Formats: sequence, C-alpha cells, structure tokens
Amino acid sequence: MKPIVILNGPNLNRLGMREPEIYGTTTLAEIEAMARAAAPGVPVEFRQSNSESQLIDWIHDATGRAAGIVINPAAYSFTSIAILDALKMFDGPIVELHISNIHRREPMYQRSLMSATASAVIVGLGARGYPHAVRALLELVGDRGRS
Ligand code: CA2
Repeated sequence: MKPIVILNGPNLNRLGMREPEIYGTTTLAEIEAMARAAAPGVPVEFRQSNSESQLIDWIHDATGRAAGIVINPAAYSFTSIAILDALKMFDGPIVELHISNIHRREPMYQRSLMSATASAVIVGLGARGYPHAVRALLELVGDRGRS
C-alpha cells in the first residue's frame, strides 16, 4: 500500500511546551503516535520542519508516490503561495489540519491560503484532530479507488 504523508510546519516541534490554552499539552511525538494508531497497516511518514523549502520538497517527494497528505502548515498557511503551488501539483487527497479553531482567532490567523486546494479542512479539535484527519484521509483515498 502507498504511504500517507503527514506534514507539520514551523514551531509545531514545540507543541506542549507553550500556550497550552491554545494548543494543548500534547507533544508532537504523542501526536505522531496518535496518528499512526489511526492508520493500522498503512505506512505513515510523519514529518515536521521549520523551513518552507523543506516542506515543499516533501510535497514534491510525495507526488506520484503517496496516497494522500495531511498537512498542518502552521504559520505558512497564511503566507506561502509556494506551498500552495506545491500542494496543487499533488495528485491525491489533501486534508488540511489546524489544532486550534483558526476562525475564532485574530484576523491574521483566519484565512488559510491552503484551503483553496485542500479536499477537507479540520480545525479546532486539538491534538485529536490528527487521528480524525488520518481516518478522513483514508476514506478519501478509498473513495478515489472506487471511482
Ligand atoms: O492551530 C494550529 O494548528 C495552527 O496551524 C498553529 C500555528 C498557527 O500559526 C496557526 O494559526 C494555527 C502556530 C503553531 C505554533 O506552534 C506552537 C507550538 C508550541 C507553543 C506555541 C505555539
């Protein structure tokens, strides 16, 4: 089976250490375990980078190879047309995920550029959003296989 790729953007390696009222107390390592448990038998590539170019390279690497992408682009959600363009080239379903409910936050956090190309968007479920996103992605992958 093709892998699914879970990409995490800048500062998410610091989860659980600051601003628990917004982002909770779960660390990224714990989120990785939750995400893997939601995809039994499916290869999961779970990655985090603070670098825009690294995230773009991982999206390119997934294209033509991976079944789908879950991405929390973090602050690049609001700034990176380069990541948006890379996602547009990806040939499978994409689930965009935010731990916090970005729509309840300051205006600069509300309009994600990525949503224009995502198959689905999950916001505000905290760390639990990751296993939900993985299950949703696998359903979307299955839908494509049947069409
Ligand atoms: O809610 C999310 O998942 C976000 O994508 C997180 C981004 C933020 O820019 C988006 O608006 C929503 C920021 C991640 C910051 O990561 C932190 C990690 C530890 C402590 C504080 C922030």
